[in-house]
Amino acid sequence: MVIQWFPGHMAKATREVREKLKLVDIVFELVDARCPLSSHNMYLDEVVKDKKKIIIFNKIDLCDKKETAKWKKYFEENGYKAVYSDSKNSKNLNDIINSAREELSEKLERMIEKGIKPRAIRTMVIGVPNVGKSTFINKVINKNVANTANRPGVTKKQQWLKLNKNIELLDTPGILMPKFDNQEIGKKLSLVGSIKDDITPLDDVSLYLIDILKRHYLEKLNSVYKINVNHNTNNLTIMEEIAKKCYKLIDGDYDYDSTIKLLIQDFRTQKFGLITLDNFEEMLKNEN
Ligand SMILES: Nc1nc2c(ncn2[C@@H]2O[C@H](COP(=O)(O)OP(=O)(O)O)[C@@H](O)[C@H]2O)c(=O)[nH]1
Ligand SMILES: [Mg+2]
Repeated sequence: MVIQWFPGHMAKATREVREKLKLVDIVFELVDARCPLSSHNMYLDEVVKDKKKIIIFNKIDLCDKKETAKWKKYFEENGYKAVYSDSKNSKNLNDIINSAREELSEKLERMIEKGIKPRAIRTMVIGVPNVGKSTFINKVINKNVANTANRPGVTKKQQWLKLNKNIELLDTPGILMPKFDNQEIGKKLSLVGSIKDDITPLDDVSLYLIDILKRHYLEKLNSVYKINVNHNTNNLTIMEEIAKKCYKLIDGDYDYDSTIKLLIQDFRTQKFGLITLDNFEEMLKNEN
């Protein structure tokens, strides 16, 4: 079954983001550190050719650091500035702001040379749903905006938040769903909560999770469910092993529905520990 991952309203949102992007000098693109390539918007590069970008690997606290570090290097080798972030615990946020300043130092110098009074740098946060955009913005504001008093009655269409005297941040993030035809990307985005469960075939997604765990995190898979499968065990067989351990039979058959939900829930609550879904060697091999 081919799933349509890109609903119509996303096309509209994407257009709106493109309009807003025209207003900024530098873009903070948040990607999920557990699937940095799958959650990165490849089309953004076409949209914001002339703008600087910082790729923020958010939720770094949840990923397999060793695997994700390969992706950071990969992005850097492809000309991006890349930084880690754990927005939930407010880590690295000032580093990110400093990086933005560094990235734009040339532009500022050019303005000064031309005799233009340098204005504050304008930035905007974009990324797929659930990647942590709102959390990131809120934490950055708490850290950096001295006075964010509510002013009732002020219609705020577009608010620029002053992060320091040199940098302003657009207060509303841009939700940008990558348009893709790769089913595996869709399944990973579903696992990290970027695609709503009600439009997702969760049976496929959970079998795909089993497949990833089997290939790259086999010990964790076995220990969480107290099963004993190996790299060659069929994914459906693994699901049935888990069903056998965790649920009673229903009319003599495995309780697939509960097992599917359990697997996805266990991934989202870090039962398997720190996992990176985008395996570096495997994805690059597929690309070539
Ligand atoms: N563990 C972890 N959770 C995060 C991080 N950043 C955001 N979250 C959580 O991810 C979920 C989605 O965050 P939100 O800011 O609403 O994402 P948005 O849809 O991109 O605006 C929330 O439950 C956040 O608490 C992070 O760096 N680490
Ligand atoms: Mg949000």
